[in-house]
Amino acid sequence: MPVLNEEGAIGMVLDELLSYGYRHILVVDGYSKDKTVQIAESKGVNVVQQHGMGKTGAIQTAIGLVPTPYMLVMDGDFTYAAADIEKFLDHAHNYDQIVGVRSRENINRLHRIGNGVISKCFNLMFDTSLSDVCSGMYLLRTEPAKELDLHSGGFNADVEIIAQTAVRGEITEVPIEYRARVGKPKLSTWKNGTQIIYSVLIWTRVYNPVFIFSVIATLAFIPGLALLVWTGLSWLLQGTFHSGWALFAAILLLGSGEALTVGSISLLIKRSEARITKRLKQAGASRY
Ligand SMILES: Nc1nc2c(ncn2[C@@H]2O[C@H](COP(=O)(O)OP(=O)(O)OP(=O)(O)O)[C@@H](O)[C@H]2O)c(=O)[nH]1
Ligand SMILES: [Mg+2]
Repeated sequence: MPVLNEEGAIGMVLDELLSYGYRHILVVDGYSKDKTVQIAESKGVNVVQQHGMGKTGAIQTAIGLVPTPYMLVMDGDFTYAAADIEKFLDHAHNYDQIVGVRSRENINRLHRIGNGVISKCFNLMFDTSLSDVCSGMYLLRTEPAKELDLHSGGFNADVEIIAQTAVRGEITEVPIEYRARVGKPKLSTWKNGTQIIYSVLIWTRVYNPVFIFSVIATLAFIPGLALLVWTGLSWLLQGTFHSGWALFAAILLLGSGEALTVGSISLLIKRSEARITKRLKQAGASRY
């Protein structure tokens, strides 16, 4: 549980978890200036100070310390309910990540639209059909989580983790309740929203290059072809040769061809990567 200045909420969150019988709780503090750490320690749970920056640093710290085969990440602001944890555990053995899809009533309209746009962009780029990629409650299988290579400073940790799991492993979702937050938000709507969209684009280049190169190929091919047809027709029908435009059309078509070639090579590499990962997984499974 990543926490930063959550003195108003942390006690309630931990009491609720403990009342449901969850004992292996790791609170990762981001150097809170209020009483968060004292309150958490008074509940008898493990509390550590994070290394690295922001929520990403907190999650990386947790991944390095968790001894159990699964780990559930949840915010410490009382928005997530302990009663929902069982839904994750029911499917834990089949997936590398299970994302909690938040009920909408306590998400304000602007965030709802923003989350929708981010999730749609994400699905398009990563060929997934996820409903809430910004959710702060999700279960990870610890072993593959240790292989995650998180780069996003600050707040994009949740989306970056989904991006990497979507490419390398199995991912699913379950519906969960989302309550009104206790205490002050750390998130700035516009700054974080645009940052996440930008990050999704960057990660697509790294994790799903086939998509990016296909888009570049299509974007260059359509105007290139249109210009070529137009210059060809005006040369044939009117006898005027627009050499500049013809050259531009040729450049666009060549660029498109190149993007298509690079895209196909990335596709081949991605497929072999998937095959190798699958074989390694099977080999790993048969050892036990
Ligand atoms: N350890 C640590 N925890 C953080 C840091 N920043 C935020 N958190 C915690 O991460 C969780 C998510 O932060 P929130 O402020 O709730 O952000 P959010 O859930 O995206 O946004 P709202 O709940 O809508 O305000 C909370 O438990 C925060 O206390 C940080 O730098 N370090
Ligand atoms: Mg929150």
